[in-house]
Amino acid sequence: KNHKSPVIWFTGLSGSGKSTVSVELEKALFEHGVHAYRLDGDNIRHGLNNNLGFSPEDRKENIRRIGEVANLLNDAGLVTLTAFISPYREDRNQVRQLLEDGDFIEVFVKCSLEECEKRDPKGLYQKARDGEIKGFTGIDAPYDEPEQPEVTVETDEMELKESVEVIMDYLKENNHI
Ligand code: GGZ
Repeated sequence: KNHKSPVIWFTGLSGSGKSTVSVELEKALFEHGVHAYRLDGDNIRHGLNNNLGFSPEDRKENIRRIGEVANLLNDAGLVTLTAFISPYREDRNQVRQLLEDGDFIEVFVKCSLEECEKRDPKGLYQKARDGEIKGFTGIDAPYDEPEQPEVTVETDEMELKESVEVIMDYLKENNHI
């Protein structure tokens, strides 16, 4: 292991599989003897960021704070996983700048909007289509696809196990773990 602990930053649409893949990756890391910590909506949007909504300004601030927390955890020596839509390329790149060179691993959880809408586990896409939710990512709010993510996993074409393997292989090959 050459690098300091990385921040593994998942980005993708709602329903793309960020949480699912990050939970499985955390397990795989544990089995590999790596102590990781995962930041997601449950521990961040319900706590530290419970004063933020989904306006462009609030999403920006959401990602800024998550980046700062990830940086602290990273300093403390933990492998940090984050699972947020993080729709703006500029905001993700700001986190990349904040971290030391090579510590930011952007994982694009790629899944077509069509498939995300089909999954719709919380019925939020339907509400967005019906106009009950305004500014929903992919419907009437933007998602900037990453241009040069370190890793891309296509969850509408790959098995969960395969997605995790692709990320683990990347981390091993680049001496992050
Ligand atoms: C997108 C929304 C919205 C709007 C509520 N747009 O599938 P989920 O439910 O569990 O994941 C979504 C989550 C997005 O929060 P993030 O902190 O990841 O977003 S961001 O990075 O853009 O700040 C969805 C739910 O919150 N949700 N309203 N308008 N997703």
